[in-house]
Amino acid sequence: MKNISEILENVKTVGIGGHIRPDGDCIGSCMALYLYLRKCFPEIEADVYLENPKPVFDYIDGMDEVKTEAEEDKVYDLFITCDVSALDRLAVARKYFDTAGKTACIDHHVSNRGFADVNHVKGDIGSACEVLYGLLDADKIDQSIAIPLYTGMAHDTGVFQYSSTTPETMRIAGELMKTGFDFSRIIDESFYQKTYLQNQVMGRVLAESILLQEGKCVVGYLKRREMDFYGVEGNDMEGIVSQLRLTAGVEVAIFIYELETQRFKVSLRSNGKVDVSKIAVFFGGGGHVRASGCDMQGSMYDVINNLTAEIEKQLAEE
Ligand SMILES: [Mn+2]
Repeated sequence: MKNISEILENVKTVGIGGHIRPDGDCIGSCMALYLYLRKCFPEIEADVYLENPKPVFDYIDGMDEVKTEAEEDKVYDLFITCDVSALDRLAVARKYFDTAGKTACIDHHVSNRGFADVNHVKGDIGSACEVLYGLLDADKIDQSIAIPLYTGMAHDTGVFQYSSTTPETMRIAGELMKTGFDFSRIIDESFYQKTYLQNQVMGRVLAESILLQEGKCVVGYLKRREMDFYGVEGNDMEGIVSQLRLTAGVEVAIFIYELETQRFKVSLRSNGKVDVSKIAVFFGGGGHVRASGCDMQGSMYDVINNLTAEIEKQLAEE
């Protein structure tokens, strides 16, 4: 596909959906596509489905129109997923995807095998927003559409810092910036800002983190009773694993928290030598070469041992 208009012929209704626990790139790509359709194809009736987007993204136009539940019985001519790596990751709108006349998938996950009729998947691009930008007419992108695109690009590149950031990424970000918006505020408030409590929890995890494999691997963890003590949930702990990754000498950072007794959510970050997407896929998860995640069962020590054994294998091959 070269342009989104290619799949819009004879289409009167479009549903758009993102993945479970939507992040900035997911919300940004879904909203940018929604706002673009609304502006450039006003004759098409479009709906956007997102699982409880966080209020920090309320600066994006149209957030008050997002549908968080698949209440109505509706059959769309076309259903488009954005930033969804596999069908079981699609949130809220699965029934609309299954019944739609035609489906399309716009994504950037290397693990995406192409689950829609039209699959536009670019595994080498840093964000779904950047992939989506390539499908839009640049001269039709106004500030309202540029803001969610910029948000997603900034979020999934760690504010234009990960290796997935290319000269083309920066060129596009520059084009978007020309529409004139407060980019430093967007980055601060949607990406870096934490509540006092979230900072306290990060401090605790860092203080108790352990170095393994001669300092090549750092592990941070939080048990259920500690999470309950602070009153935090999974989404309060974003950014912790990225901070752990910045430990000097470390190749892989692991952050683990307890979903329930003996069941853990695992986040992995690599500085490049280890492909953590392989490790996550091995344990039933997925993601990218330098950032991935999975759920694991057993004691905390089993989980850490199993993960570090896989890391060790890759470091030995290196
Ligand atoms: Mn993404």
